[in-house]
This record gives sequence, structure tokens and C-alpha cells, in this order.
Amino acid sequence: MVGAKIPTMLWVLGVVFTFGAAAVGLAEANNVHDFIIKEANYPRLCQNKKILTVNGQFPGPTITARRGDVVIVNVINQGNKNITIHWHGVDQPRNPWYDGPEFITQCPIQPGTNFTYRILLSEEEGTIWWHAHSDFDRASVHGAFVIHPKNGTYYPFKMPHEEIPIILGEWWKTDVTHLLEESKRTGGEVNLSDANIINGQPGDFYPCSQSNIFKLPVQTGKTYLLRIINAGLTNDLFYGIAGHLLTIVGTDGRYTKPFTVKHIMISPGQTMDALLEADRAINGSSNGRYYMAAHTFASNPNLTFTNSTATAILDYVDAPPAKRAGPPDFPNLPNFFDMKAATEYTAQLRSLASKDHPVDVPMKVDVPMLITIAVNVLPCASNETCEAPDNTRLAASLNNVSFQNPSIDILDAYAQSQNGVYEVNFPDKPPFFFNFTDTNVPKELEVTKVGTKVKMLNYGEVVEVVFQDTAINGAETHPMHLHGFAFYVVGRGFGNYDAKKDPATYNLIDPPYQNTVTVPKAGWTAIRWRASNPGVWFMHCHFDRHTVWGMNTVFIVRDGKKDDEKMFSRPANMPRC
Ligand SMILES: *[C@@H]1O[C@H](CO)[C@@H](O)[C@H](O)[C@H]1NC(C)=O
Ligand SMILES: *[C@@H]1O[C@H](CO)[C@@H](O)[C@H](O)[C@H]1NC(C)=O
Ligand SMILES: *[C@@H]1O[C@H](CO)[C@@H](O)[C@H](O)[C@H]1NC(C)=O
Ligand SMILES: *[C@@H]1O[C@H](CO)[C@@H](O)[C@H](O)[C@H]1NC(C)=O
Ligand SMILES: *[C@@H]1O[C@H](CO)[C@@H](O)[C@H](O)[C@H]1NC(C)=O
Ligand SMILES: *[C@@H]1O[C@H](CO)[C@@H](O)[C@H](O)[C@H]1NC(C)=O
Ligand SMILES: *[C@@H]1O[C@H](CO)[C@@H](O)[C@H](O)[C@H]1NC(C)=O
Ligand SMILES: *[C@@H]1O[C@H](CO)[C@@H](O)[C@H](O)[C@H]1NC(C)=O
Ligand SMILES: *[C@@H]1O[C@H](CO)[C@@H](O)[C@H](O)[C@H]1NC(C)=O
Ligand SMILES: *[C@@H]1O[C@H](CO)[C@@H](O)[C@H](O)[C@H]1NC(C)=O
Ligand SMILES: [Cu+2]
Repeated sequence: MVGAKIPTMLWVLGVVFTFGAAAVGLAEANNVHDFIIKEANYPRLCQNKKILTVNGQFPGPTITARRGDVVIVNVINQGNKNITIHWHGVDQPRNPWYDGPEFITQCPIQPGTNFTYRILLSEEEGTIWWHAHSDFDRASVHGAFVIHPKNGTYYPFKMPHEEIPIILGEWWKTDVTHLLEESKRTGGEVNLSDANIINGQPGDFYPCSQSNIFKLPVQTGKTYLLRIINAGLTNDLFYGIAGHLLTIVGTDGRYTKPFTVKHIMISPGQTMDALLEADRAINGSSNGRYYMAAHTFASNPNLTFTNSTATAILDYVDAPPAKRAGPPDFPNLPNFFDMKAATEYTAQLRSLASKDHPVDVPMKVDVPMLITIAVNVLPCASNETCEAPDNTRLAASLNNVSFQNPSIDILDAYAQSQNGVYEVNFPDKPPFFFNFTDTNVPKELEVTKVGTKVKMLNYGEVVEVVFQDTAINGAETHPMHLHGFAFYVVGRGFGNYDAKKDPATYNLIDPPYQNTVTVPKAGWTAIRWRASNPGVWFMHCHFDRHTVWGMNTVFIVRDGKKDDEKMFSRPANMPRC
């Protein structure tokens, strides 16, 4: 099994009495975890490397809970750098204090200190995950967060025999902290990762990796629930298993209408729940062993990308030993540039929309926004030399604002009405309209402006954001992630969004409910949600280099009138900046 569970029972005795049952609550006491941030040695690709881990594990421990639970995680930083942790896909109703992004909702947890997160689950059910939300720490500090149905309720599909997290990621031979420092210093591209990985391992096609390849033992006739997470920093991925189909039943902690595919496309930040029937024990050409594989979907062929293939092995343990020896069959994945395969996969995602799992798609929009996405350049400081073309430094923007982290967190500034930390004028539309997806972008449009601009919302307003990709510095997909909410993905298309024609094509019946949406290359995506969660909520591209370049903004949702429509008050012991 991947990601051993924390021995929570040990904690029941320890923690409840230390913190006091009143503070933690008896119902919560059985879901308390201790996350010790520390460096650990991991040999990969013929080299030893120190990485930051939780409890020495990579990928980190799996958290398991039931719908509606409260989960307590005590993060103890024994590492050598500032860190924060985000619970990706948890709405955290009224509870932004424990959401995690550094300088947005908290100051970082400094080395030698600790911070206890109180994670409020509500409607999430399925697979979400957790990861560091500081610098590039997410590369190794991440794990699965599995939310089972409430006691007495069941999956809306047949009970699997086993559930397996499949965590896709990336491996750099170099220290990711140096990677970030280098790109900040030079203003240039971030070096590519050396491998895609599956559950921490690159697999058979890489040197020094064969003996530790991840193996999934299966038995003929059984059904497995794969909880697939793209934890990578850079790459959209195609993933599939030779000789087997995957039936998708969930995404981003919500159920979907089941559909069956040979392979999936998954962007960084997303999760896909897939049922796998082990029905091919003696049907493969080599009998009994099948590769699962993941490789990059490269939406912009002009950019270099990690082009090697991660593998793991599906191993029928009940097949005769002689029939488990040959090379496993290899799955037929779409080629790197197969936009059609990626688009067709994504278009199949639909909410389950059943009696037990209904949809509630807002029909009337209060706050319409059109947000252009761009990779930009900024001038190089006069005392520096920069590595982006024409001595510039790379940046990124939403509506031509390149987001800059403040030096104290926005949530504290908001809660304490402190001026000068952020501005409330994030624009509802781009500064001007041009042919966003035309590849001949005038050079002068590449430059952006820097700011810490947020969008204010009233409690309960319905927001529609149309993300519009632009061809500035090359069009590509962007996995846009919103904290504090899931949203309905009501529309998508290629080219420029047409406010007159495109809404007629929206799916308002059973759109997928997600927290991370892949905006198509040179296209647009429309999402809707109701802002009934007061607090400070980050929204950003889940390609980490785009995040550090500024492809971000923040929504501040004001308190509502009723008591249960207001943010919880600031917990004691928040880390200080
Ligand atoms: C957490 O930090 C507090 C001080 O803020 C300290 O008293 C406590 O011992 C620390 N706990 C652990 C487990 O490190
Ligand atoms: C689940 O519910 C059943 C019946 O109400 C009860 O007997 C059982 O103890 C519950 N299990 C848990 C883990 O709460
Ligand atoms: C990035 O790649 C360049 C070129 O191969 C290399 O010189 C540099 O050391 C790399 N940076 C890091 C942080 O490994
Ligand atoms: C072999 O494959 C066929 C068709 O894909 C299927 O009908 C049959 O059940 C499989 N048999 C075994 C033993 O896996
Ligand atoms: C992968 O990329 C490397 C360097 O960028 C290149 O030399 C190699 O040919 C590429 N391989 C494939 C299969 O595209
Ligand atoms: C360039 O100047 C700025 C502002 O004076 C300073 O903060 C920065 O460290 C300098 N950079 C280098 C590489 O000297
Ligand atoms: C915008 O640019 C695209 C790509 O170059 C082109 O196909 C399209 O005709 C242009 N649209 C308009 C309205 O000019
Ligand atoms: C973005 O803002 C900069 C600075 O004001 C300006 O030069 C540039 O043309 C703008 N680009 C777009 C696409 O709006
Ligand atoms: C790739 O770059 C070339 C040359 O700059 C450009 O003509 C082409 O449109 C670009 N392709 C994409 C998909 O961005
Ligand atoms: C760690 O965080 C503290 C508080 O925000 C800050 O003062 C310090 O400079 C940070 N350290 C590093 C290495 O960024
Ligand atoms: Cu992006």
C-alpha cells in the first residue's frame, strides 16, 4: 500500500488530553495527524538527494476521513525552510485561517515552530489531496486525502475490493529550492524535471529505477478504485493501463456520471477516481503483467517539456509464476501533442446529478468576469542581466495584473482592516480587447504590470468567470484552481469567447463540479459558483512556475448578515510574519 496511514489511535489518547477535549471536540479526536516536516534521503535516477518530506515519507501519508468530518493536522517544522500546507479541494466553510497558501491566508510556519490546522470537511466526497503551498515545496510535500461516504451511506457505484492512491508527480535531480532561486535570479525558464513519476517512482524506462518500480498487485475478478492525483508542478499528463479500461466515477472530490476510457488526461491539481476491473489475467501478450504509464500532454509544442514516460506495473498475483515473467504489455497513450485526445477526454466529465448527489447550478449571474491568462515579460533591473528573450524576465498575469505576494498575509490585513497590503481593484475584464488567440501578438502587449489586486464579493453572490487563454508568449493550457469553493464548469471552447453566442452552448444540467479546471490552449472556459463562503480565497494557475510568476488573484468574500455567514475569528497561535 502507498502512503501508510498515521497511527491515529495513538493520538486519540495523546492529543485529546493535551489540548483538552473542549478545544478539539470528542467527535474529532479520532482524526488527528502529526505531520513532521523533515528532510530525508531519497535515491532516484542513480543519485542520492535530500528532499523535504512529511514524516520521512514520499509521497506523504494518506489522510482518510468521512464526509463532514473535522480533521486536525499538527504540522511540526523540523525542516530548514519556511513552509505551509494546503488542503486542496477542501472548501473550509468560514474557515480561511486554515487554508494554507503563504502570504494569502497565513504567514509561513518557520523552522523549529509548529502550527495545528483544523480542516472542516463539508460536501467533499471522493479524492482530494494535500500539499505544501510555499515556494516549490509541493514537489515532494504532498499526499492523498481520501473522503469516504458518511457512515450508513455508500458509493454510487459497486463497492471496490481495494482503493489505491495513484499519485503522479515529477522528479528533479536538483534541489527544487535551488531551481526556484535560480529562476528568480535570472528571470528565465525553470529547468525541466528529469522524470515524471508514479507513486514516487519513475519506473522501468529510467536508469537505476527498475527494482523499485511501483507494483500494484491485483487478483482476477476484483475491482479496484484508483484515486489518481496529478501532484506534478509542470505537466498535464496522459495516463492509462495496457489491456484495461478505466471507468471514471469522480473528479476533484465529487462524483461524475460514469464513463469508460482507455486513458485519461489529468492536469496538475486535479484528481480522477477510476474503477479498474482486473479481468485480463491471461489475456495479455506477456500474460499477467501490464504497464500503467504516464507521459506529458504538451499543449504548446514550442516549449520544451519532460518527454520521458513514467511506468508502474499491474501484476496479477494469481497468474501462474511462469506467466508473470515476460515484459509487460505497454498501453497506447495519445502522443504528446494530441490536443484532440485531451479535449475529448475532458468533454466527457459530467456531474452525477442524482437524487443523493444533486447539482445546484446557479442560473442567474450577479458578477460576470472575463479573465485573460498570459505569460508575460517584465523589464530587467538595470543592475541585472536577465535570461528571458531581449534581456527581460518572465512573468505571468490575469487581466494583465501580475500578482505579487505581500509581505504579511492578506487575510490578516483584511481581518484587521490594515491598509497598504492589497488593493481592491482587480479588474472584471481585460484592459482592452484584441484577438486574444491570434499568434501574431504585438510585441508591446507582452509587458505586464505588477500588483497585489483582489476582487471583493458580497456574501452569496453568484460569480461567473470566463477564463480566456491568450497567445501572448505562446498559447497553452492552464489548470486554474480556486480555493474555498468548487465550481461548475458550464462551458468551454476554442478561440475567443463570444459573450453573445457562447452562453447558448452552456451545460446547465449536469456540468462537472471541480476545483481545478483545464483552460484549453487558445480557448476559454466558463465556471460558476456561489460565493457563500466568507473569507480570503486564492485563485491561481496550478503550474507552479506560473504561480510564482504571478498568474494569480484573490477573492475576498465579505461576511453575510447571519451569524453562520461570518468568518470564524482569528485563531490564537497563527504564525507571524
Ligand atoms: C509547538 O509549539 C509550541 C510553542 O508555540 C510548543 O510549546 C510546543 O511544544 C510545540 N509542539 C511540538 C509538538 O513541537
Ligand atoms: C456506523 O453506524 C453503525 C450503525 O448505526 C454503528 O453500529 C457503527 O458503530 C458506526 N461505525 C462508525 C465507525 O461510526
Ligand atoms: C538548470 O539547467 C542548466 C543548464 O543545464 C544548468 O546549468 C543549471 O545548473 C540548472 N539549474 C539547477 C538549479 O540545477
Ligand atoms: C479475455 O478477454 C476477453 C475479451 O477482452 C474477455 O471476454 C475474457 O473474459 C477475458 N478472459 C480472462 C480470463 O481475462
Ligand atoms: C526528449 O527531449 C530531448 C531533449 O529535449 C530530446 O533530445 C529527445 O529527442 C526527446 N525525445 C523524444 C522521444 O521526443
Ligand atoms: C539590484 O538593485 C536592487 C535595488 O537596489 C537590489 O535590491 C538588488 O539586490 C540588486 N541586484 C543585484 C543582482 O545586485
Ligand atoms: C483571430 O486569430 C485567429 C488565429 O490567427 C484567426 O483564425 C481568426 O480569424 C482571428 N479572428 C478575428 C476576428 O480576426
Ligand atoms: C499590460 O499592461 C502594460 C503596462 O501598462 C501595457 O504596456 C501592456 O500593453 C498591457 N498588455 C495588455 C495585453 O493589456
Ligand atoms: C511556435 O513558434 C513559432 C515561431 O515563433 C510561431 O510561428 C508558432 O505560431 C508557434 N506555435 C504555437 C503553437 O504557439
Ligand atoms: C521565513 O518567514 C519569515 C516570516 O515571514 C521571514 O521573516 C523569513 O525571511 C523567511 N525566511 C526565508 C528563508 O524566506
Ligand atoms: Cu498557467
